Amino acid sequence: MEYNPLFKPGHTACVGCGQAVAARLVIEAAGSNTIVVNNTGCLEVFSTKYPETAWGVPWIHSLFENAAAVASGVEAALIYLGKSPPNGGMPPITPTADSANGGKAAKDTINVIAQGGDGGTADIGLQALSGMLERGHNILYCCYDNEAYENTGVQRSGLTPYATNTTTTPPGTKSIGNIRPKKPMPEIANAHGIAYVATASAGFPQDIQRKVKKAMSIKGPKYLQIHVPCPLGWRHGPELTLEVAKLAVETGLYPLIEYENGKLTAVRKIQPKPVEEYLKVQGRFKHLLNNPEEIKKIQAIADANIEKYNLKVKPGAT
Ligand SMILES: Cc1ncc(C[n+]2csc(CCOP(=O)(O)OP(=O)(O)O)c2C)c(N)n1
Ligand SMILES: [Mg+2]
Repeated sequence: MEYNPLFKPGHTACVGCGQAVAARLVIEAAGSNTIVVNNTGCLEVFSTKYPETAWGVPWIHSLFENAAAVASGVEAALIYLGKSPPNGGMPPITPTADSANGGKAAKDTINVIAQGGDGGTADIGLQALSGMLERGHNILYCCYDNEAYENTGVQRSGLTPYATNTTTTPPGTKSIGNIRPKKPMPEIANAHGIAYVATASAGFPQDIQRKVKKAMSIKGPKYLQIHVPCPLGWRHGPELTLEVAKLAVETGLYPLIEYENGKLTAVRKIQPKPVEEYLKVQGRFKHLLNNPEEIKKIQAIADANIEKYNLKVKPGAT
């Protein structure tokens, strides 16, 4: 049988890249009937080195800030062609989507995925993303959250966690690293009143695919944020990528949650591990290891998540 994956090997991601793992899982779950709009960042760079591409589906590169805007245009064109259900959020175009499709519901629909890194999503692309969510486009937006601008040399983004060592937040005698907390992007997306918002992790591959399939079954805008370790920027061994991702979830620092129509409907329960287990395997947190005060603050962030999302397994439960 011909081997024809939708995300092909031979790309130039670093060894152990969590984003490469997650991107492959996402497109496999979405299927071949999908158009991908990818903004600037590591994923775009390592998967489409001219004249080659790793993508086995139609794929378009947008600018750093506008994957959601370009995807909105792709979706509008698909509605016009009768390849996507009219989205109900946008005013009809002329000729209307219904008339272009003979007044019938769209058949043979094509999925649209917009995707980018945390910087492209939570910082520079937030305006375009907010517009996409608010206008009701039938698009899954995937944010691959490696918690920094990795492609340009590990600069801090709005999704960089508290106390992280990045090249723009170096720790020293007067600094413990990044002084700001992580931007609550799932809650920001959820505040748009959309049907589906979820977080996922490279450490839980089946869970990523389940969430993508679920998102694809729901009409309207969907937001999925996937935690993807970056061995280069996080400074851990490439063989530890999935382990590090799992520890983020198991400590409560990266809760896996699902919102449906504004309500928290599911969480991955954990038997919380101390945050130190997650911090100590990464060079980006090395400066904290002899600093119990700072570790306490990070434990408090995990504890607040555990409380807020009710993450803790009940005693006796398995
Ligand atoms: C308008 C604009 N500003 C800056 C850049 C330079 N740039 C390219 S990729 C990138 C970082 C991407 O970070 P992120 O979105 O987190 O993706 P990652 O590379 O970490 O996967 C930057 C700053 C650009 N291409 N366009
Ligand atoms: Mg990034």
